[in-house]
Amino acid sequence: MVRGPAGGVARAYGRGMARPPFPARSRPLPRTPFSPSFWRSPLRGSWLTSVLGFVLLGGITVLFLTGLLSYAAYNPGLSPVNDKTPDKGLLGFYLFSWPTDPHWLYRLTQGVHVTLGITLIPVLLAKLWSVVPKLFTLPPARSLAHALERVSLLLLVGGALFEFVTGVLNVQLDYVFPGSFYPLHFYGAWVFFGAFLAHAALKTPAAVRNVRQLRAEHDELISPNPARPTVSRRGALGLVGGGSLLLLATTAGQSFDGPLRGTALLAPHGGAEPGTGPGGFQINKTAAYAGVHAAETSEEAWRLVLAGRTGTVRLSRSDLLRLPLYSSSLPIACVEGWSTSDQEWRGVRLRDLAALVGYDDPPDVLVESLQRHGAFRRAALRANQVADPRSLLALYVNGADLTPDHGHPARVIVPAAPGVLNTKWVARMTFGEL
Ligand code: HEM
Ligand SMILES: Nc1nc2c(c(=O)[nH]1)N[C@H]1C(S)=C(S)[C@@H](COP(=O)(O)O)O[C@H]1N2
Ligand SMILES: [Mo]
Repeated sequence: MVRGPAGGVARAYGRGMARPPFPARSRPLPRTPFSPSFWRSPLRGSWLTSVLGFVLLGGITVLFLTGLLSYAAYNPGLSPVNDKTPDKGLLGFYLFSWPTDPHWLYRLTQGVHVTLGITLIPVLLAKLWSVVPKLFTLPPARSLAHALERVSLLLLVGGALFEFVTGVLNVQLDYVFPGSFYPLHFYGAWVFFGAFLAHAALKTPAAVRNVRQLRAEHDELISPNPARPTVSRRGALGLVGGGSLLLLATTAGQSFDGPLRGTALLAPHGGAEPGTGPGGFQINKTAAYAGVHAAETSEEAWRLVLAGRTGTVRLSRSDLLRLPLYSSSLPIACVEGWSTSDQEWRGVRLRDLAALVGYDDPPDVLVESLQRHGAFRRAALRANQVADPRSLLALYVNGADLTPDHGHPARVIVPAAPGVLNTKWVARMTFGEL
């Protein structure tokens, strides 16, 4: 029978037996997480923690910045349509009018945000693993300063886990816009990043010394009771890096069309397989899912209602086809991180529609779908987006009529905007006074 040293001792001096006084050296080691000797991995140490810290320093900074951009891209200023976040207050200080150039802007920023976030998961988990003994140190607080530091660590660790979990759930399940995910992830990001900045400021000097190994400091992360190593520190880093690369390789394909998309095993697959042909690119919500029926979209039934300064105009699809038509090459780029390459859209310029109801200088617009339920049935666009000559109410894509799933009879397409602003099955556009 194999018995560990502690088991043997426990067995030898069981209940009811007199315990001889141990000399301090050979006293059995306490086996709770609160004791440093509980943590036996010989890999733990400041070097590993610091290397992982530097990867996170760069990665999480980019994650935070692209996240802030993603928020700005929704036109949250056009509340309450696009954004139900109550009172952004100070946190909205940086908001600006999201530009329409370059036309692939959101495709890039959100592709980086989601892909990088997923790729950093193994690094985050490894970093937490590397410092886990410290989370259990007793006493919980030695002084007021120490208590404050531990509270900030709670916000750091809790914030990190919260942001990663809500982010992944949002991508993989059904994201709720502009419902609960959105303010939670936004407010959570500020809490997490505040704690992150404080932690980075406190630890970076030591982390620099640790990776250079300039001097061997007393290293509290080194186990006082190390087990035999089964992998080297560099081997462990290789494992973490390999895990990250695997996630990267199975995610990044969602930013491309063709065979590359097939490699995106971890990407959400939307409502339907897009198939081939002119409409053969990623579909988010299908017409069936949105409850949009052919009877409502036929030439006889469907009318586009434009409302503005000079009143209301109703147009059938053939009325629209008699207006000047233009083409724009633009992608769909979803908040979930996936995007398509440029598709060839053809339709009426949004600014020409604004002119039909009295605006030579295009104002903001509220776009409403004939879809009756669901979070994406309406969205607001800013004046700069309406004014861009590439912004269309598209009637065709890639040389053919829009397919039902891509928004037939008409859908909005705007350069550089998040997909959620590209309303499908448009029924009404209200210009000005949002
Ligand atoms: C998601 C981000 C991060 C999380 C959740 C995190 C978490 C932690 C925790 C809980 C500790 C133990 C604190 C203690 O009681 O001393 C720690 C220690 C440390 N962290 Fe981080 N950290 C993060 C990012 C960073 C960054 C960006 C750096 C700097 C480059 C860094 C460098 C360090 C260092 C040097 C230590 C001390 C290791 C030692 O005791 O020798 N961490 N981290
Ligand atoms: N009416 C309506 N429009 C909508 C949506 C929707 O669910 N309903 N989804 C939006 C989202 S989140 C995206 S990413 C794009 C996707 O367009 P696609 O399905 O043509 O690729 O449509 C947008 N327009
Ligand atoms: Mo989307």
